[in-house]
Amino acid sequence: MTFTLPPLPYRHDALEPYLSERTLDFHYGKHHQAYVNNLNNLLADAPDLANLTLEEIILKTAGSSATGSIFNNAAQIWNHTFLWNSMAPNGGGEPQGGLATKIIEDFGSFLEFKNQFKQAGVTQFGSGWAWLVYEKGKLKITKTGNADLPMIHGQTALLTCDVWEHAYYLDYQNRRPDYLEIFLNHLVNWHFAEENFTNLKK
Ligand code: MN3
Repeated sequence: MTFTLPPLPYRHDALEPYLSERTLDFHYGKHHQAYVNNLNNLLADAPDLANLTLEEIILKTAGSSATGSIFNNAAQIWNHTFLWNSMAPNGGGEPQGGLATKIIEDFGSFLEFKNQFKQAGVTQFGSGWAWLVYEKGKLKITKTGNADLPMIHGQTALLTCDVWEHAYYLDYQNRRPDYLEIFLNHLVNWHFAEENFTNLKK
């Protein structure tokens, strides 16, 4: 199977002034595209993986150094597609419905959720991701390094924020805490997270 770059769910300038068109041009148009190109090139030499879906490739290649490059590129395709949907123009605010109730149940308050999510992103050393995940009946905040992602840890991702420098450096330079604050206040797409929560097999 040949993979293609999934369409961005909004225009490259749709997240301004919080994330610039230039950031989206590079992050989506160059970085995400490169993961797609790399994976297609690597799969040309891996016929045993040729007919698998992206998720199947990720699960099958996880944890093996022999397939590390395939895993990294496949997981980064998945992570970035999930990231674009985790943000929206006019994002921010608070979740509604069952997810809102569950956040209060598992974190105590929405503010506590925000603090913990921001803290996870700020304290991820080097490149990686902050996540809201569902595992064994509970919501959790996690952080992962490089291309690592919840699905290989028995968790279901509900929401993510990319804390690789390429995600924010053009707009925020070294100010990762400011970027995470803006992400939570103005970019996060709660409708997407609510949909993921509703679709869980609880
Ligand atoms: Mn990225």
